[in-house]
Amino acid sequence: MWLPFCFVAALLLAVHGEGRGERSDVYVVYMGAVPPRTSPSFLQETHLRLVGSILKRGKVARSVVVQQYKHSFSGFAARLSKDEAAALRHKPGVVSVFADPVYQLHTTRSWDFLQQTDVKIDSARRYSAKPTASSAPTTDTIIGLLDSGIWPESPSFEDTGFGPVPSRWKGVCMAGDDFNSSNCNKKLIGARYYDLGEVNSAGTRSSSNSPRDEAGHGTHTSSTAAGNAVTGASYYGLASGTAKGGSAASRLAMYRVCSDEGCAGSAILAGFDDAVGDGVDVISVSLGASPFFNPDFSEDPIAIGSFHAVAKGVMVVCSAGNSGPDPSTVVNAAPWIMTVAATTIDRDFESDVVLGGNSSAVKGGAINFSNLDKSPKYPLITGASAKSSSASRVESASHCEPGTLDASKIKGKIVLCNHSQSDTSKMVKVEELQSAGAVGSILVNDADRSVTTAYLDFPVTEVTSEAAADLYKYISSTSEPVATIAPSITVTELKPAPVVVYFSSRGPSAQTGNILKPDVAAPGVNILASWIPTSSLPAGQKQPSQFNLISGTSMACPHVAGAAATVKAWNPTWSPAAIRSAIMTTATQQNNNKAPMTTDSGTVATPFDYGAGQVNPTGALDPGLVYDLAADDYLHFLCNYGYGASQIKLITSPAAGFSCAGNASKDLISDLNYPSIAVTGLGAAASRTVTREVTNVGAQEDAAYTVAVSAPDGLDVKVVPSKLEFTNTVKKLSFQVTFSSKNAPPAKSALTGSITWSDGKHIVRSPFAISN
Ligand SMILES: *[C@@H]1O[C@H](CO)[C@@H](O)[C@H](O)[C@H]1NC(C)=O
Ligand SMILES: *[C@@H]1O[C@H](CO)[C@@H](O)[C@H](O)[C@H]1NC(C)=O
Ligand SMILES: *[C@@H]1O[C@H](CO)[C@@H](O)[C@H](O)[C@H]1NC(C)=O
Ligand SMILES: *[C@@H]1O[C@H](CO)[C@@H](O)[C@H](O)[C@H]1NC(C)=O
Ligand SMILES: CC(=O)N[C@H]1CO[C@H](CO)[C@@H](O)[C@@H]1O
Repeated sequence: MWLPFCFVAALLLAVHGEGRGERSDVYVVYMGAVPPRTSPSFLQETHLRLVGSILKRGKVARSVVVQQYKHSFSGFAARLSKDEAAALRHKPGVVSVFADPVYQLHTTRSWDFLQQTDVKIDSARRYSAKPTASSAPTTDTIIGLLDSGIWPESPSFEDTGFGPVPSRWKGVCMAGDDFNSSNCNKKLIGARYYDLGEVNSAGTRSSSNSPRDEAGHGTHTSSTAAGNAVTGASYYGLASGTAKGGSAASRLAMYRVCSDEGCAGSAILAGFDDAVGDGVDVISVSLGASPFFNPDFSEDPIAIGSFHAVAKGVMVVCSAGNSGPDPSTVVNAAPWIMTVAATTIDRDFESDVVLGGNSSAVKGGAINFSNLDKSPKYPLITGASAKSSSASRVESASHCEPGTLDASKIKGKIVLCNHSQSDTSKMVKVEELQSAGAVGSILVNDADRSVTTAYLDFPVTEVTSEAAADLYKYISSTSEPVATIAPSITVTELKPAPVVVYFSSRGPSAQTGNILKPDVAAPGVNILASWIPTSSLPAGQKQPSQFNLISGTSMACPHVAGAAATVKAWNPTWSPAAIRSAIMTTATQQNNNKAPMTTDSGTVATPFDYGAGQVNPTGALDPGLVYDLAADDYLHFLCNYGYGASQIKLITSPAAGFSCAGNASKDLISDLNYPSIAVTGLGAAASRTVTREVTNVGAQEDAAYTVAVSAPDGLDVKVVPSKLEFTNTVKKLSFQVTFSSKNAPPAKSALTGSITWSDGKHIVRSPFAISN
């Protein structure tokens, strides 16, 4: 349904250049951590010498290298033939060599979406975390985004009230087309762009030669992460209110690694490397690979870049992807990444159908910019009744499939189309109706109704099949049915909200089921945030909107990046793992009906839908306990995952004497000190014990926590000890959790529940998922 697969596959093939023999493509050569006491310039020379040693005669190393990585890890990207790339694979110091992949931005790009000349809609409503006005954090935090660039003139990025740029900042404001150093300020403190190689579908070089955003996505995510509060924000009057980033006090730096055609892996790596070198605190990444691509960690630019960022204390937050609701579609799922799913907010855009006769209204939803009369005077017809004589099936006509309707029957009318289980996109149907002279359309659509579609200049609304029953009933009750489509209005305090939206990618992770992913959920549906003024205007509008409403896990990710930056500002010494733990263990699982959160198909959400739950930025500032992790813990994860010690030594420079434990195994991945627990391979009448360690970070040194377990039927869960007593000398305590099954967990699903520590003041909750 969402465009991606064939499109992404085509792009991947284009860059992989499979079967094209000597054609030079860009390859990434990854060489692990920067060796101790090595200067960037020395490293660059080393890279050039290495390339030079394998190049065919007549080629010059300097002219084939397109990127060099030298701050947080070593490596380069270069234009090479297949044979040259193969030769590099065997050189000392090389961890991996892989064709430069193309990743996609994580907005919901359906065919509908791409066929429009205009892009879409996302916001940061009611999303700030300031515990008290009087106690301001003392530290500045800097959020770096790897994205499509930024529109620096947006009011979200003004620097009124900001102090001098932090002295530790080493970044730059790169000049490019329509962008120079004057475009950075004390809010937007850095901007870079990269050669995007052949990322566009035509296979030609992209025109990215500026940090300026030409897609809108990067401007949107930046303002969601850290935009200033801007009053009077709206999308042509819809969703009006104050738009404000998750951490409005943070500074921003943009690393443009994408055009609206995609994001080059070689550029993503350069963005990570520079962001760490420049001194950002949090990196927000709203893009990823297709779930079908599933690269190994050592060949995934996001896994590599984030591994070294986290090793240097920089938190990395990524979107989970928009390939849901199928299981195992989550991407960006390495255990050092914070992976974010998307939920709805309590807002919708309602556009009702008013019927003739008694003028009753049927609830619908969409955004339109049409100009229909408010009285129901337009003839209403079903697709089935407008079937053309040449169309063979009534069924196709009732779905308004292209080529099945008789233009003379629909001219001047509102056409009711069944859009259930339809392969043809909404936009294709709507365009055909419009060009045939219809005055409007009503689509019956239960599947993806939660994401509002902007139909712009044609009056269209979408109704559920339940609401549609009234429409069909009315049409059959009268000889001359008439209706009109009412203007879109913003509806708030919608219930239930939040719900996990259908497109949000689901766990378990394809790489390892023994780490629970995604980690947490945040708002990602119909989000209002800053936009570029250069996208095309909706019909009838004379001014570009400074804001736009768009959807995707792309929009959820910067909400969490903003929350993470706020936690960091209040707790500057915390590791990325501690910050993630604070956000996860304080997440909420209830909706605004005080009932368990659900997915938009109505089922109760599981940890594979939303991880620990919906982010609660205020709660995350005072978590009580954290599950911390150090760089070595991730190395032991890699040992358990199957990497050998020699491979790990290439990737990083572990402490002297590091070796993988002799008992390394996939099962032991479950022992990584993660704030959630996942166990796979638990059979009938079996048990498994995992270990965790918590650190008291609460204000009270003397604190006693007791555990509460919420276990599903069929699973016995024991926590030992069940009480943890911290003192001024005892800051860290371990405990064990034993899961015992009566029967094996059901195939293709998991037994889920939670364990919660509390001292009466803090609630420290960890979800678990136990599967066969
Ligand atoms: C940047 O560009 C603007 C507009 O073209 C110009 O007014 C300004 O002088 C430039 N600043 C620098 C530092 O070049
Ligand atoms: C709409 O189409 C679906 C799928 O073809 C079908 O199951 C359903 O009965 C149709 N609804 C109506 C009202 O015809
Ligand atoms: C108005 O008409 C609709 C559709 O025919 C019907 O379902 C509804 O009950 C009517 N309402 C009133 C108040 O008559
Ligand atoms: C695995 O080995 C390490 C040390 O090599 C030991 O500390 C640990 O307890 C062992 N774990 C298990 C589950 O046997
Ligand atoms: C948001 C928006 O422009 N909505 C329009 C939808 O269509 C009606 C007319 O039917 C307009 O009045 C609304 O302004």
